[in-house]
Formats: sequence, C-alpha cells, structure tokens
Amino acid sequence: MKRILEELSSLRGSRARVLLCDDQPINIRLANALLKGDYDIYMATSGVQAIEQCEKVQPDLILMDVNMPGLNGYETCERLKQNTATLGIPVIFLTGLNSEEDEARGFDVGGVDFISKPIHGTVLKARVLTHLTLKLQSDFYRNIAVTDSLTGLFNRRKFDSELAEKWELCKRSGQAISLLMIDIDYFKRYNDHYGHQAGDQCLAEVAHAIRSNFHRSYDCVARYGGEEFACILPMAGSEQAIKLAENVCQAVARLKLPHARSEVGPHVTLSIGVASITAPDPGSSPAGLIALADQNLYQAKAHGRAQVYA
Ligand code: GH3
Ligand code: MG
Ligand code: MG
Ligand code: MG
Repeated sequence: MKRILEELSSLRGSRARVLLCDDQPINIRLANALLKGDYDIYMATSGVQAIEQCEKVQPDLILMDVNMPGLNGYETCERLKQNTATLGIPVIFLTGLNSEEDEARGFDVGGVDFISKPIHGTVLKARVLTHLTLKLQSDFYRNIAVTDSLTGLFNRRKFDSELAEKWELCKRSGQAISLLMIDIDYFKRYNDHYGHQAGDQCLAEVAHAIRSNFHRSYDCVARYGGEEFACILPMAGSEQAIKLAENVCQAVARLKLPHARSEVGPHVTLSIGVASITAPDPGSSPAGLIALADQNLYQAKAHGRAQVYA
C-alpha cells in the first residue's frame, strides 16, 4: 500500500496532505508525531478553521475531532460535503466518543472512517494510509478522464460537460457566455512536410501557448479534436472574447514555429471563430453557440486564415 501511495504522490509531484482538526493541541501533537514523517501536516483547532484550511490547502484527508466548541466535527463535515470544492476530501473522525450511534452519525454526515481514542499508532497509520491511497488513486483517474494526453488540455468529454454546466449557470444568472473555436491553418501540410511526430510536438506547443492566455479559474480550454481547440468563457461578452482570441493568435505567432508549406506566411498560424450570447434564453441549449462559432471559424478560413472572425 505504501509503495502505491508513494508512486501516486510522485506522479502528481507533491506529498499527501493531512489536516488535523482538534480543539485540544495535545491531541494534534500526538497525531502529528505519528504522521509527520510521511505526510505534509496542516492543523486547525476549530471547525471554522478547518473549513478555511480546506479551501486554502486542499488536504487529501482530514482527521476530525467530534467534540469541539462552536461547530462540532459532524457539523464541520456536513459543511465540507455541501461545498463542491471540498466535498471530495475524505474525513476520518478521531474522537473520544465510542457508541454505535456516534459512529453511525459519523458515516451519516459523510465520514469515511471512525476511530475511537485512545489512539493506537499502528492502526491509525494504517487507516490513514488506506484512505490516502484511495483518495490519490481517485484523483489520478479523475484527472486522466478529463485530460487530453498529448496537450495536457481538457479533453472533449470535459469540454462537453463544462459547456452544459456553464451554459446553465449563465442562463440562470442572465450573464453572457462566449466560445472560441480555434483551428491550426494548413496542418495537414505541416504533417506531410515535417512528419507526424513533429506535428504532435507542434500541437503540444500551440496548446501551451493558447492556454497561457487564460487566467480565470472558470475558463475552460480544451482540445476539441484533431488540430482544433475550443475555449469556453463564461461571463464574458463579445468584446472580451474577441480580445482574447486576438491575444491567442499573437501568442502562437510569437512561437514562430516554422511552417514551410503554409500559404499565409512562414510560421504556424491559427484561425478562430468567436461566438457570444448576451444571456442564454430559457429552454435553449449550447448547440447554437457551437454552430455559430463553427460558422465564424469557417468564415475566418474563407477570408484568408490567420485571423479572428466574430
Ligand atoms: P485548414 O487550414 O483548412 O484547417 O487545413 P488543415 O490542413 O489544417 O485541415 P484538415 O482538416 O484538412 O487537416 C487537419 C490535419 O490535422 C489532418 C490530420 O492529419 C492532422 N491531425 C489531427 N490530429 C492530429 C494529431 O493528433 N497529431 C498530428 N500530428 N496531426 C493531427
Ligand atoms: Mg475535542
Ligand atoms: Mg480542422
Ligand atoms: Mg486546420
């Protein structure tokens, strides 16, 4: 088990993070002494502090006391499970309570395990290791499920679910949403001239340059298919979307990737179709937004490529 966790930690490039939450510093010290050799430890002495820490450091596991002044451990766990940003963090209760009802309540509010004090070091360490391994494994597979392996961008599956979600969000809140459809110009010729492996390398570099223009956490940049990319910009109107699209073109131009067979210049260029909706109509679906971005991409190609069309 330990080897698997070490492998998963090294794959993601950071040690597992454990948050210790207990109102008694002596209990935190005890658990810390047992775990600090293997994990990065964070501490909280109240439920409110634990919630703050969760949002800040995204721990992989919480050891949670139950009896605490203010929010108790059960209430804290319930709050964490109501927030999409923290609901995936497993909670192990570590408490002086030991009745069947107490334990059942712990599972009821979303805990994954329940350990009654006094602490037995080897058992605590084994349970922590088990739950951390499950957590990092699940993160690993979830990550693979949404990532395009060549470019590191989100994949088409994630794009589809993000668009549906962000469309509904903008519909409910009456806000604008924009979409960029991006296509590399004359890419078939690039492959023919430089070879498929160089083509792959080019796709990865272009993807990285595209990504570097997006700084809002809720923007989604995806590989839509082949040499096409798509970006969802929730809460962004046409002006902002066009500006971003221009920036994306310039970022790729700055790479100066040689393209001897392109008809629009000596370097790799992009054509981008931009579509924006001021506020999605009730009952509407995002299919119209995709169709519009596609049409505008076609226009960008027809008007000579290496340009943004909105
Ligand atoms: P246009 O300017 O009209 O977009 O021309 P194009 O040649 O870019 O468009 P076309 O759709 O004819 O060709 C796209 C090419 O992209 C064909 C395909 O070989 C290449 N391609 C798609 N996916 C990959 C990939 O993963 N790796 C590599 N190397 N090439 C890919
Ligand atoms: Mg306590
Ligand atoms: Mg294409
Ligand atoms: Mg193309």
